[in-house]
Amino acid sequence: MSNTSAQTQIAPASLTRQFALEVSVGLAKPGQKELPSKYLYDSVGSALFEVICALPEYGLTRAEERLLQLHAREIVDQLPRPVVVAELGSGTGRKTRLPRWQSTWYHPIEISPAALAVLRRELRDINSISIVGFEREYLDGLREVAARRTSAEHLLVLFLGSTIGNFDGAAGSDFLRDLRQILQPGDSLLLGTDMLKPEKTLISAYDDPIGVTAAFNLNLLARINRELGADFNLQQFAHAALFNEATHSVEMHLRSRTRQKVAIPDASISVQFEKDETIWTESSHKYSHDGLVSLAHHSGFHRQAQWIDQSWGFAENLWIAE
Ligand code: AVI
Repeated sequence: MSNTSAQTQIAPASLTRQFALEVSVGLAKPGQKELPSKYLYDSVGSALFEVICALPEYGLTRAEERLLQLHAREIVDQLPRPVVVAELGSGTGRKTRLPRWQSTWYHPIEISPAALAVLRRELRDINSISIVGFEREYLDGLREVAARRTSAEHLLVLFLGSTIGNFDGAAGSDFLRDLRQILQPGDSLLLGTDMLKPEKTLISAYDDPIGVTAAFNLNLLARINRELGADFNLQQFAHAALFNEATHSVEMHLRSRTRQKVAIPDASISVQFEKDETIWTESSHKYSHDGLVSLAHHSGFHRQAQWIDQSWGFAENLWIAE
């Protein structure tokens, strides 16, 4: 039986109001202006991200795909049965390739209704698994899954693609600690993490020569034009990627090519940019072995196993809730 239900929590009008609020707060910040990276993923941004994943310079997605192809069976064999699988940010389900997990229940948790609809269509022919999707923020969705599972069922949470790396600073470990609180001791987390690698490799992954990542980043300003009536002139902003040694993160910025003023009527602001001033749009943390040890420890997990793709430098981590 394939049974997918999606529930919408916030109406589109309030989503737009929330977007306007976060844009006005981020662009009014003294010092470094910023915009939340979650807004990179409207339908145009999500399509561009799919293209990024296929770029030869961006090896992350293919590395994880290789790891899951080779080791999913071995990973799942380490877990008690029956297994209930919840995937945070499932997207269209492409990362998971569901049958690998040999579970009876699969709960994709995904804020994008369009992605959930594709997933539902693509997986409808798998009869051995019941699919109940949640159109929710990650932890809200996971709370729903935890409330439904029986005491005999083991919960495996998939958080793949190094999405954890897009949480800024301490937010990643705070998020994992909150996630841990929803689990029972002994439940598992499979966490995909992109590892530290030479700066040159990282920069070409986030500033590719044909400009897909630049378009992905600039689309955020185009989205503000479309949804909030702003007058950003996209020709007057340039994509930039830099490696921050102190935080072990690749940062994406949008650099103003000139001194200019931009009006954003639906956020009730206008914003002054100096020449070469930037808007910080995303951080992508790159992990070291020691960093992962301390992340697991601080968030209440025991490190059970790790699989590494050496050719790109990506790790799949199986952690058990303590
Ligand atoms: C989704 N996330 C893990 C990607 C990353 O690598 O941080 C987003 C991305 N940004 C630019 N390229 C890819």
